[in-house]
Formats: sequence, C-alpha cells, structure tokens
Amino acid sequence: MPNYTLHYFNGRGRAECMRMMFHMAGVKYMDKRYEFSDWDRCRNDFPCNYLPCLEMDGGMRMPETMAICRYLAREYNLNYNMNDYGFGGEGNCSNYDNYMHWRCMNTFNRVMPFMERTLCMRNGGSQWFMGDQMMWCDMMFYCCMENMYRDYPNMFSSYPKMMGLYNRFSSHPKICSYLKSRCNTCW
Ligand SMILES: N[C@@H](CCC(=O)N[C@@H](CS)C(=O)NCC(=O)O)C(=O)O
Repeated sequence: MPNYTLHYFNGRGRAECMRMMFHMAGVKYMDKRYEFSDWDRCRNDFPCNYLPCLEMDGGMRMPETMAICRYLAREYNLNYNMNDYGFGGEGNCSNYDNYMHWRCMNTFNRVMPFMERTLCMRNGGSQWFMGDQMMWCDMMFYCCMENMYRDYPNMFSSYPKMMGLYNRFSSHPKICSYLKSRCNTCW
C-alpha cells in the first residue's frame, strides 16, 4: 500500500472530503498543512501551483480536487458502480464542486431541488445518494455544506431530505469520531 501525503492549507476547504475518505478507509496519511504566509515560498513545488495535491511514495504529485477524490474513492471502495450509478453520482459531485466555486444562495436554490429529487430516487431519500451505502458524493455534500449551515442554520428548511442526509452523515459512527477528533479550523 503506498504512503500518501496530502498537501493543503490549514483549513477544511477542498481537502476535507479527501481526509474523510482516508479516515473512513482507516488509512494513515500525512496531513501536511500550509499557512498562507508560507505559500509564496512553496507554490512552485506543486503542479499547477495550487492545492490540494496528493503525493505518493516516490514523489509523484497529483493535483485537482475532483481527480484526487475520484482516485481515492476508487482505491477505498467509496465509489458507486459507474455502470449503474455513474450518471447520478458524478452529477452530484460536480454540482458540489460548482457550489464550492460560487457559494451563493442563487446557486444553492438552483441546485438543491435537484439534489433533493436525486436523493429521493433511492430508498425514498432516507439513506444515501446511491442507496444503502455511503459514498464519496455523500462526503462531498457534507463538506460543501458545512460552513454555510453554520452561518445559515435554516438553509435546509425547504429540503427536509437533505437535512436528514446532513444529520445522518454527521452521526455516522466513523464520521462522528472524525468530526470530534479533527483539527478545528473556521473554513
Ligand atoms: N482546480 C483546482 C483549483 C484549486 C485551487 O483553486 N486551490 C486554491 C485553494 S482552495 C489555491 O491553491 N490557491 C492558492 C493560489 O492559487 O495561489 C482544484 O479543483 O483543485
């Protein structure tokens, strides 16, 4: 099994979903965090000059949030079967990534009805996006919503199934232990 170092800033941001995947899989990794004050000095060490970046033994470095997430999800069986579910699952994850970019209520209200309907397509929306197993799209959903939910606790009031998913995720035993033990940062 390779050793991994995950390079990111000292925040949850784009890396938190990856950290959750490592935790769910029970895989130890180096969580290397940079302060913004160090960044000018380090930027040129990374492909594309941004973070996150996943490094493997031997120094190979992979950039791009979604590429890293897909890779880890495949490695740790947190991916849906592409033949059966790829369409819906990838759509969910990409929408979350758009959400990370725009982060505004317009986007939220445009995307959420679709998310609520998609969740309801399996098991009446009472479990996970892809059915009875938690996958990385559920993790991505939670990570993208965390800050917003802290600032706007009523934001899910029109989306009861999404509210249920958010709570179900945070009370999952492994996630619950991760949330309690993780490094607390404001973003
Ligand atoms: N397309 C990249 C964008 C990565 C990105 O914008 N990273 C930000 C932090 S969230 C960054 O490294 N900013 C520092 C810089 O651009 O100098 C991805 O999805 O990973």
